[in-house]
Amino acid sequence: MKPETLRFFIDGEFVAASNQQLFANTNPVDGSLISHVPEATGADVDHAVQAARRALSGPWSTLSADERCRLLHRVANIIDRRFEDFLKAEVTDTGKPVSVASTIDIPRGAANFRVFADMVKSMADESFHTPTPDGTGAMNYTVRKPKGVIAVICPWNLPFLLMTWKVGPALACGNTMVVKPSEETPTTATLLGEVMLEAGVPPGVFNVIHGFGPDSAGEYLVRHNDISAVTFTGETRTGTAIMGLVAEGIKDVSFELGGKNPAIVCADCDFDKAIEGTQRSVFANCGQICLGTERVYVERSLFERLVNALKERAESLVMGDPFDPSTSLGPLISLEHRDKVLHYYEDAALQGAEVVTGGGTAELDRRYAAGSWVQPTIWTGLPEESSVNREEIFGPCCHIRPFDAVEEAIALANDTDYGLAATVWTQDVSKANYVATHIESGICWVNCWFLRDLRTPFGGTKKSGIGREGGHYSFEFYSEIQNVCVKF
Ligand code: NAD
Ligand code: 6OD
Repeated sequence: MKPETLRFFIDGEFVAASNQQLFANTNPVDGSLISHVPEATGADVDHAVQAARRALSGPWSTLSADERCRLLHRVANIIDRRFEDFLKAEVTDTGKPVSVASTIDIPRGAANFRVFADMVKSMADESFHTPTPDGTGAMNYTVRKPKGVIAVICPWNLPFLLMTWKVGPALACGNTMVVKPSEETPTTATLLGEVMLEAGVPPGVFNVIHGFGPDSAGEYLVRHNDISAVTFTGETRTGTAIMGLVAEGIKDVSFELGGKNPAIVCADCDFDKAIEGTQRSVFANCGQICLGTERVYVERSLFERLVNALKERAESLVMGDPFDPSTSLGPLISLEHRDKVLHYYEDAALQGAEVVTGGGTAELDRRYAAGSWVQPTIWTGLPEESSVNREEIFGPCCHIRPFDAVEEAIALANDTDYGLAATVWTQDVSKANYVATHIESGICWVNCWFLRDLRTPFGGTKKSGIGREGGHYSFEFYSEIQNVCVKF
């Protein structure tokens, strides 16, 4: 099939790059060309931002919250109807198994429109009666307004899900936006433009541009003077760069960044459940998930059993065609990312790790020779200060270390620059609560992993982010609160 050429979605229309510049979107499974993608110039970004700014005072601004929410439900319904299109696009762009994308990425993406539409309608504003010296008093009340034009900058690991987690609440609050999906995964954002058009979302409210980060579409967008706020999910060092770029304009930021997440497995856990959960948290999405586990701390008496069981699980993962429902492990997103992960695999060996399993590229069928495949990998025996235990790898791998006391496990878990997610496995409720509340992370799961209610807060402490997304926490970011004080 001839690769198609994607376009931007600006002001309700699909348009080409002003300078006709294109880059290649390739399939990580076998390196084949999926599509040609336009790279936005500064002028293209300005075109999109101006459309979004105009739309702020157009028909969109006159819709009631109810009408806006009906539109969001329509968007979700169209995504449901076009489920197969979204699924095919996401699996092709990322190489993730269809079993994952069909149960998490796409349905959760549609849910992001429904949940935030339903929640925004029940948001209550505050009012205060204030005494005054003359005895008459005053009434203060708060009014929520859209923040303005939001720059939405997205990563490649759960492209549709993480994009809609921003777009859903931003629209629910009445904002307009310019979305820049990752250069690695441009397709589902483009499809969402088609959905917005069909749903009747007014032109300019939702815009999509494509391109890279530095000196390209991402940077032009976040620097733009007419952007009101930036919501970004991606690497911590990109967060640092964006923070510098927006400082001059004093723009608000919401950052969901990297993680180096610990799992603490206590001797009194339900072993089968702990293994099942830890397997998922280490290897799901080929380890390319911000809340995945890269450090496992296990009580000493269980160490050998857990290492062996996780090894067995890793070796039973099925690599191959992501559209085959029996495939459980896809490739990494790109050859560049594969080289980064392999660099850690080499580092681990050089630093004296015991390689329990894996440790290199994965040899598959010749069809996949140009793909970005690596072996699921487990190490033991590395010091905490090794790069493998300090830095986010974002691959299908983990290091396992024994501990003797739960306080020691907590100290090890917290000895990191990051603070996104943690998991604890124990059947002792008091211990679970003790560990959970002493771990420095935005979320701590007890006897489960990635069980996420979209209404709850999600985000990181330390270098894992700024702010929280989910439920009304998203609305705090996507609305500007004004106080009105009326003297009686
Ligand atoms: P990335 O930071 O490389 O890129 C993310 C996006 O930022 C892309 O669209 C990219 O083009 C853009 N970008 C890069 N430099 C930019 C700049 N200077 N200005 C503006 N935009 C710029 O991240 P990635 O590799 O796509 O995603 C993987 C990373 O994302 C991992 O570190 C992972 O932990 C993190 N992540 C975090 C969460 C979370 O919720 N905390 C969720 C998913 C992924
Ligand atoms: O779906 C979610 O709730 C969520 N927080 C996903 C995050 C994935 C990070 O890679």
